[in-house]
Amino acid sequence: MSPTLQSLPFFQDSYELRIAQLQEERKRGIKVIGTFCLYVPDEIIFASGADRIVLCGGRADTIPVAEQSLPRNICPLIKSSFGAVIDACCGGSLACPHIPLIDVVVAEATCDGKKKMYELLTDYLPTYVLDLPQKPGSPEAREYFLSEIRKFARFMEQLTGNIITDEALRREIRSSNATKRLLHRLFALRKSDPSPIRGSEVLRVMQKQFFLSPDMFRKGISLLCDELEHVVSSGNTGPRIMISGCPMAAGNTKVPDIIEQKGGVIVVEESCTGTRSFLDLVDEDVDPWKALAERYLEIPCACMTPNDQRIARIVELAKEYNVRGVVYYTLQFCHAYNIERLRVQKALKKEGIPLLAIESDYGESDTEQIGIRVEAFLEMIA
Ligand code: BJ8
Repeated sequence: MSPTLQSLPFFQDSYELRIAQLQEERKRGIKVIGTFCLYVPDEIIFASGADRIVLCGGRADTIPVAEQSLPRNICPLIKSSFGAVIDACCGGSLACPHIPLIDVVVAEATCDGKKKMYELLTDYLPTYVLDLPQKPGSPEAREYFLSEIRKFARFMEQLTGNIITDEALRREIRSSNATKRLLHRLFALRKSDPSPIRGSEVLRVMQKQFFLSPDMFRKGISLLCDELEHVVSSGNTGPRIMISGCPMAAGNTKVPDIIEQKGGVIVVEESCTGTRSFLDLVDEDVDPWKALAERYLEIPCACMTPNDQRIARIVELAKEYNVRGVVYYTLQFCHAYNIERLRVQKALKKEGIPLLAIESDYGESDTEQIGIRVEAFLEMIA
């Protein structure tokens, strides 16, 4: 157990504060954008004078309402996100007060389930879709994505009535890089053995990354890092674990909670609620548009092919954080991450690092069974 960290309530109490901030911004005519994915460049949204919050759902209670329109056998993140929107737009009772504050959703063409869900979403909220090349490694892909982000910038200019200057974009790139550098600092602290903070605590913090304003989030991370630098942890001494795979959106902490209950110590997450969101900075010294296109196409998401850089990064992280094993987490019906697991497993095996694959949804019915498998895995690697 890590000691009770004084800076964590800042994040726990931030929801209401953020809602009040968004309400106040809307009164001043500031547009609020809802997003679902790391591929949508925040820098462009902020440079246009708009604000943004992430809408990815990790709650189980918004799924039944989504299943009235969507098939049951698709990814729970898609169903949960969609359910929250339709519940809020149809006057439901599930309490998602941030959704009515959204002016426009900016979606992205990643997995099939999301793309098709976005088509249905347009019945509830105005939705703009940013297209993505699927083979990001080529110069043609970069050119195409550059044209897509410029098109998106024009859309934001029309929406807000503000011109996005290169200067404004550079300012937002620096701001976003500052957030990323703070997260580098936080994650570097987790390399200590024993780790000064539990993985489930870091996950709950990271789930706020794209919900809070950048200033609020940075303030919280700075406080947390300052505190962790002085923490002497006597706990967190079990086998060091890396989680890799699908994002864990706010409301979903099931698997990390189980791992920790069974004595594992999560020290790093290779996911969009972990390192994928911040490891790479945007180059501040070149043309800001090209720098953005380059950086965003480097996001190692399993929706891209081939995705060699993700495999290499997982091995690198496993060594850097000195992990004993990797828990590979797939949301049910997420074929991209599920299939990519085999390549990850083979690469880790070469390094002698074992992998436990867990596929799960947002329900509780598999909690016990996952617990048994995690326990056996931890015993094996202890
Ligand atoms: S950059 S991981 S946030 S697409 S919704 S792909 S879990 S089946 S969320 Fe994602 Fe952007 Fe990639 Fe990250 Fe699978 Fe579910 Fe699709 Fe998902």
